[in-house]
Amino acid sequence: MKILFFSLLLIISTTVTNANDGYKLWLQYNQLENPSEWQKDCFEQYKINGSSSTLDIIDDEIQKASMGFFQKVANQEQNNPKLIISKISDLDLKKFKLDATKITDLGSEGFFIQELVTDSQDKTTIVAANTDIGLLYGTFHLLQKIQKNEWIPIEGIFQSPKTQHRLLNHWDNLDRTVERGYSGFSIWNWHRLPRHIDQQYIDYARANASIGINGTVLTNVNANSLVLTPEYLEKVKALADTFRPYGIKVYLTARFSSPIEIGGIKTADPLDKEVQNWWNKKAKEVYEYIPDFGGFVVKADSEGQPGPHNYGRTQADGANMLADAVAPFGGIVMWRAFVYSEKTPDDRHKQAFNEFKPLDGTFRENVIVQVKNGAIDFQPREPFHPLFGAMPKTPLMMEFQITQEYLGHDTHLAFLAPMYEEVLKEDTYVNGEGSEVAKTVDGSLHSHKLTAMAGVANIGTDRNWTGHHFHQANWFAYGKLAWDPYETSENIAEDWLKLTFTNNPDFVDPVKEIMLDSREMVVNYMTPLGLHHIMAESHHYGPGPWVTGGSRADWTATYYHQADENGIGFDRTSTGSNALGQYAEEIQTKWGDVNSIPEEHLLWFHHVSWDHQLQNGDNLWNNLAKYYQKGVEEARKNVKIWESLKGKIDDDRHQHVLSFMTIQAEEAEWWRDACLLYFGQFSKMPIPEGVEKPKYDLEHYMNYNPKNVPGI
Ligand code: BDP
Repeated sequence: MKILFFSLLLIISTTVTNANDGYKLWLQYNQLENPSEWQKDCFEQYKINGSSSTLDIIDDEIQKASMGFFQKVANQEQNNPKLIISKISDLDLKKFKLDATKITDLGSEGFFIQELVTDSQDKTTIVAANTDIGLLYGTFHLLQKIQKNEWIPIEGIFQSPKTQHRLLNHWDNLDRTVERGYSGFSIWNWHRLPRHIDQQYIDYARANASIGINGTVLTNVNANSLVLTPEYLEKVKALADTFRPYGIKVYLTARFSSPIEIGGIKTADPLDKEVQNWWNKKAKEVYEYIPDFGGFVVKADSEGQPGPHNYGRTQADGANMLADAVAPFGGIVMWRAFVYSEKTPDDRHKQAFNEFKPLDGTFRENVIVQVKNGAIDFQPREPFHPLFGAMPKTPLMMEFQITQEYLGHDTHLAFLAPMYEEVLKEDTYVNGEGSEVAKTVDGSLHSHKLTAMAGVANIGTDRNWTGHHFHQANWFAYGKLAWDPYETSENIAEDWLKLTFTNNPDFVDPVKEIMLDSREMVVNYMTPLGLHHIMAESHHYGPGPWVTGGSRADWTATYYHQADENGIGFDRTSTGSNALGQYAEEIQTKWGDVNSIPEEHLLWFHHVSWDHQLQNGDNLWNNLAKYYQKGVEEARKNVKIWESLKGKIDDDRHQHVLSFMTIQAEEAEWWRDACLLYFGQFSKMPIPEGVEKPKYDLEHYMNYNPKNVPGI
C-alpha cells in the first residue's frame, strides 16, 4: 500500500515538474546539474542573523531554492556557517577582515556579497546590508547567481539601486477591469479585501522584491475617488500590510475632483483653503491606515481628467497642494506631464513641454514630474521626450509602459528592454555631450536626490501573470532597469532566460537573439521609419492608418502620418510645428536635416516625398515596403526557430509561446498588407520586388474591426 502511495506520488510529482504554467516566473529554482561544493554549502550550513518578518521571508526563500536546486531541505548552522546573511551592524567585521566604510555607503537598500576567509582559513559567503530589505535583495541576487551557475567574483558584489522609487503603475479599475491590460482582470480583488489575502498578492510582492521593485500604484491614472473613502482605505491597508515585509510601499492615484465627489465641497480649486484643508485631512486619514503610504500619482487636465486648469490654475498649483498634504508624513507626489488638449491648437508633441518647462523651479521638494519616455504615447519607437534635461530645477521621473498597448497587446512578442535602453542612452546634450536621459532619471545630471521610475504594469489574473510567457521578461527588464538604468538589454535577456527556462546555451543563445531583435521586428511591421500612432482607433490593436475625423484630430492616424500625394510624415522642423526646437541645438542640427537624421526617426520629424532617396540609395516608398516585408519575415522565422527548440524546455510553455508566435506572424502580414495598400494610394508606386502582394483589397482591411478587444 505504502509503495503504491509513493509511486503514485512520484508519478504526480513528475507530471507536475514537466508541466509548467509559468506562474513561478523567473523564480523557477530549477534543479542544478552537477552542483559545486560552494553551491551545496550555501544551503547545508547557512545562518541568518536576527529576526523579523523580512528575515523569515529570506529563510523561506532559501528553503524554496534548496528544494528546487537539490530537492532537499536547507539546513541552518549556527556554529560553523558557510553562508551568513546578516545586517552589517550584526557582523563581526574583524573576523572577516571587512572594511566597514565600503559597506555603509550601500544605503538603505544596497547589499554586498563576498566569499571571505577567516583567520582559521574557513571560507564563508557573506550577504550583508544595512537593512533587512537590503538583505532580501542580496539573497535574491545570490540565489539568481546560483541558478545561473555563476560565481561570486573575488572582489565581491556591491550593489545599491540607482533610483530611489521603483514603481509599478497598475491601470487597474475598482471593478477589476484593467485599462490597457491584456492578461485577464486586475489581481486586486477589492470585493474580497480586506478579509481575504490572496496568495497571489504575496507572490506578487515576492516577484517584485526579487527584481528590486519597491512601490506599487494600485489604481488607474484615470482615477476613481472612491479609493480614498474609508471603505477602500481598509482594503488598501490590507495590501500595504502584505507588501511591507517585501519592501514594497503602496501608492494611490488621486482624482483631482475628489473634494467634490467624496468631500461634498463645491470646488476642487487648489488655491481654495477649504479644498486644501480637505486634502490635508484626507492625507492624515490615509496615513492613519497606512503609516508608510508612499504618496499620490496624478493625471490631471488630460484626456477628460479634471485638474487645475478647470480653475485657471497651473500644474504646479495642483501638485503643490497635494505635496503639502503628504509632506508631514514623508509622502511624495508624482505629477504626470502627460497633459495635452485637443483644444490647444498646437502639435500634441509640444504641449507637455510648453506647459511644464516654464514651471521649472516652482514645484515643492516632494514633487517629481512623471514623464513618458516619448512626447506622444508609448509608440513602438519614439524619440525621447524633450522634457528630459529641460527642467534642471525639478526632479523628473521616467514612465515606461510595460503593457503593450501599441505593440500588439499580449500576443505579439516584443522584448521591451532594447526600447527602454535606447531612450535611457539618448543624449539630451543639455549639459553638453554625455547628458544621457539615464542621468536625469538617476538624478545625477542636475543633482536631484528624489529619483524614480514608473512602469505601467502588464500583470493580470492570467495564470502566467502576463498573457505571453515572454512578457514576463518585460516586467523583469523594467525592474532591472529601474534598479540600474545603465544595465544592458543583452544581460537582462540572458538572465531572464536562464532563470525562467534553462541554462542550456542551445536554447538560451537563439532565443536571446529572438528577444533582442523582437522590438525592432515589431517596429518594422507596424511603424517603420518614424511612423507613429497609426493603430486602430480606441483599442489600438491592429493597423488603422485610415483613422481620421471625429472630435479629436490628435487621436487619429492621419494627424500623425500626414500622407498625401506629395509624401508622408509630420514636419516637426522649423518649417512645420517646430517641436524639434524643444531639443538641444546639437539635436536640432542633426535631426533637422533630412539627410542626417537617424532614419528611424525620419517621418516623425519630416514630411518627405515618396521618391526621396534614403541612405541605401533606394526611395522612401520602396524602403517602407521592404521594412514591412522584413518584419513579416522575421516573425515567420521566429516561429521556425521556436519550433526547432521543442524538447529543450517544457512542452506547456513551448506550445503556448508557439501558438502566440503564430498569431504574431499572421498579424504582421495584416499590418504589412493594410499599411501598404493604404499608403500605396498616395505613393501610386508599385509594391517593389521581394515584397509579397497583399491578400485582400484595402476595403477588406478597413472593414475588419475585431470586436471586444480587451483593455479599453
Ligand atoms: C494612453 C492610453 C490611455 C491612458 C493614457 C495615460 O491610451 O488609456 O489613460 O495613455 O497615460 O496611452 O494617461
